[in-house]
Amino acid sequence: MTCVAERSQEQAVVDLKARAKSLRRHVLRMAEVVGQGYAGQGLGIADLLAVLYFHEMRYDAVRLDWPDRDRFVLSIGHYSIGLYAALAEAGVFPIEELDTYGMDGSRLEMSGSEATPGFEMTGGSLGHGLSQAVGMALGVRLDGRESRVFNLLSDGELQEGSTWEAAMAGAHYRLDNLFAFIDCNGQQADGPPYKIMNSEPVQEKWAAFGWHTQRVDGNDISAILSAIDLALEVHDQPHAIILDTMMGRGVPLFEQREKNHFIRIEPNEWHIAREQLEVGTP
Ligand SMILES: Cc1ncc(C[n+]2csc(CCOP(=O)(O)OP(=O)(O)O)c2C)c(N)n1
Repeated sequence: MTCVAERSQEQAVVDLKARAKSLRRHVLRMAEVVGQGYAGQGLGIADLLAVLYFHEMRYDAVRLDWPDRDRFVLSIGHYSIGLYAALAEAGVFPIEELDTYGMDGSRLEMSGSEATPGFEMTGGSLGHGLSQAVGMALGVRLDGRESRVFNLLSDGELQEGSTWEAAMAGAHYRLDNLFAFIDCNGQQADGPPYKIMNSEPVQEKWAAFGWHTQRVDGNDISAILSAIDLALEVHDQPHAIILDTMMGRGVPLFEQREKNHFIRIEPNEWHIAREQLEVGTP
């Protein structure tokens, strides 16, 4: 027999899986309309974004500057495609606007910026997000607010020295309202990080910098929820949640590509991707 709390948790997972799939549909459509884009990243991170935007984060889609909001800080501007999908579903801007992704004059640039409603920072220049997140986490604490700050980084971004200065500061100031999610998809622009500049062992590095750390399957919604719940119990330390994800998750055509940092396929191939997403997991 399952108790009410378990059932409601199970229902939350079911709902969030449906939400993640919906985000993936938007990601594919955005890339298909413009013919290219960072679809692999958007598909890979959809589970985290579903959990944050439709379960964990406190924000007001109408009053985006609500001072007590939780902040989502996207260091990795090229992952914006996923955030656009989440923000549109959250009602921050119309779903139809997603069809302008990456086009001249659009607010939805391929590498996202503060010009887009719901973006806390311009993130294309890698390595600056965690510093800003540390500043925000310190700022809201000094203001006496309950807000949390969630920063999404990538494994390639760990090669930026400024990330580690910020990591040191986060631990020094004991920012337990700061959460760094590190998307370890095993790829960067020119190949796998271990061949370019090895960022492993990622978890041990964050722990050495004084962070509370966990490493989970970033495409498993239950695992993400549990990791956040556990982190919320830990005080006086910032939290690093390392996510092992698969680029292109849900679309085998993309999952199996050797290099999918930037996806450009033939116009007649997009329907294959769409069909695969509908029949595939999750
Ligand atoms: C400071 C800086 N250096 C280089 C780049 C160019 N660049 C854009 S994305 C990227 C790859 C970063 O690695 P990662 O985010 O892990 O790649 P992905 O998982 O998206 O393939 C690079 C080097 C940049 N945007 N900013």
